[in-house]
Amino acid sequence: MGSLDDYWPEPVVCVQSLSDSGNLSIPDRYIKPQPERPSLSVNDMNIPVIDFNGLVTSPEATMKQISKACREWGFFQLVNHGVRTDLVDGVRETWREFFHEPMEVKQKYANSPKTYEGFGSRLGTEKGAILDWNDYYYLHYRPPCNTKWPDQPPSLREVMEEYTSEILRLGAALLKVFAVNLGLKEDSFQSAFGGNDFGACLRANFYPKCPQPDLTLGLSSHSDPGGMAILLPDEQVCGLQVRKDDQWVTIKPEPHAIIVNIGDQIQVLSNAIYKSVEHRVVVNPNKERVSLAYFYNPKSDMLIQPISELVTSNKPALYLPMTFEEYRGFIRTKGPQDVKRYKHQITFERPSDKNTLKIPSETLEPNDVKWNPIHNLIKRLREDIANVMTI
Ligand SMILES: O=C(O)CCC(=O)C(=O)O
Repeated sequence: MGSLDDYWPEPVVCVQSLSDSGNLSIPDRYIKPQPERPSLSVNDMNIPVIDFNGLVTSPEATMKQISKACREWGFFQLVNHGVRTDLVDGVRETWREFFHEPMEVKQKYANSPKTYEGFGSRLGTEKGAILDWNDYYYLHYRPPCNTKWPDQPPSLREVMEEYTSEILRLGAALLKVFAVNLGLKEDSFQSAFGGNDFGACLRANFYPKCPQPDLTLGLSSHSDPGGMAILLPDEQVCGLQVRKDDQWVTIKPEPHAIIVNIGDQIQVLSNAIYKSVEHRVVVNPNKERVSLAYFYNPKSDMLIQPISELVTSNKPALYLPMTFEEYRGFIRTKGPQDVKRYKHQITFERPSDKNTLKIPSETLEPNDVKWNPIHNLIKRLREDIANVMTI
């Protein structure tokens, strides 16, 4: 696998500064190829909305709703999730303030592709890549580390610490629900994530106003590499779209809702019963947008593979064991577009000898039920790993 670099391949341009320049056209390197450009979503579908308090008032029905959402959508909105509404509003606005700080303040935290931690404006290190219309701040939180907190605005750290403990509480509860819904012991996912050593990191996303939103994307189509994402959307500005069959569905956030989506590692652990679904962000000519994506992840060196109870002779293991670190390294090098680029080469392989990594051979049609970007990603990863290992 390519090593993670200390430096970006080209000078990084802050998207906010492009937006502030008043130019009516965007630079070429933000213009997506025609098939990737956003289309208006003409359907009035929405992802399932689940009242989390229903786990107390009508547990069976609520568990079923969550199970259906994880299997059919890979996405749902939670209302009555127990995180205080003033806290969710406050944390979003605090990050908005950060993104409006002068450039010299933000540049103090400029990130590198090695860890991504800090302020950045590009994902992936491929020279000449088409970029997304997005600035972000990436923050590592767990396992305990020297978190790179911005010192402006001064309240940011305090409000984030409180928000984080609420989100991690919610994440732990959801993992139990996911496990029980699959007939597993309630701590199955948490143990597979490394128990108390699980990982957590945040990407605060800032999508500045864009003069040509029909030509670009705020975030290219991708599935999340980690365990699960717990996303605080911008209730005032829609932008997140989820792929459902052949359509893009624009999420209409409920007031104070938190959006949950299954990531690639839970898809692997559940042997593809739960789906890690492609999503993307479209931008807006008149309004900026802020979102906070918390990623609840396995510990980096945990070997992730389908949980044994979910592997049967009728449904053999669909994935080879791989550590989360190996998997994430690939995404960090290639950027989110890569998932999409390789989607027509889908591999489906079973583990044979755990010390053997095989070059994938089988290709499925894109409309096969097993079609999913994660299969491509694993194929590409295996090819990269095969280059550096004796197989
Ligand atoms: O901004 C959003 O609504 C989605 C963000 C997202 O998908 C991500 O940060 O991975």
